[in-house]
Amino acid sequence: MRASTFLTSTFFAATALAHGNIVSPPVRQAGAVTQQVCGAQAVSALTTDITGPLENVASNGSPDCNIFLCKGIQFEDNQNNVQEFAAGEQVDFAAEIPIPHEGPCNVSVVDLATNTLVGQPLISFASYADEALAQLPLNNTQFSVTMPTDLGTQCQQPGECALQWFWFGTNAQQTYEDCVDFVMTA
Ligand SMILES: [Cu+2]
Repeated sequence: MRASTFLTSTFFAATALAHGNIVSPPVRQAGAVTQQVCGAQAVSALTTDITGPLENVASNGSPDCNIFLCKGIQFEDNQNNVQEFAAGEQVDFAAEIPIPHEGPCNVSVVDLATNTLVGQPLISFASYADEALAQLPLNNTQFSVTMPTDLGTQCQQPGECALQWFWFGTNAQQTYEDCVDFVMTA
């Protein structure tokens, strides 16, 4: 009896606190500047559950806080976290999806100043994280992208571009994002 009560409450805790996130490369983490821009409530939601959907993150309404761009997390909190990639380099991703929700997913280069995609997605799944499957395909949690070779002078300054993982759980109506800040080296 005691054991089953324990298991039940553990299960519910896990359900409430886990959906999915990128484990590597390192992704943006909310800090003091994000708190200034988006508010303490948003930062609390972002740090209490890094796997949670954007819909759980309440913005303070500031026009500078766009939850749907890198979760609202500001570059200034992540200046020491900028990755260096070369054109044509293969970048390996690891994701955790404790609570899958079927839907589309992609990883794209995002121009952070304009919140627009640069080129085509580097990888894209029409159906990702399908909870109806007994086991998720390995490439849902371990996949690679190849850095574009046609960026020209784009993405050479820190804070200019990020690799953004985007996943939308269609039935759950939940959006997931993680951003990897990067510069192109050569
Ligand atoms: Cu979820």
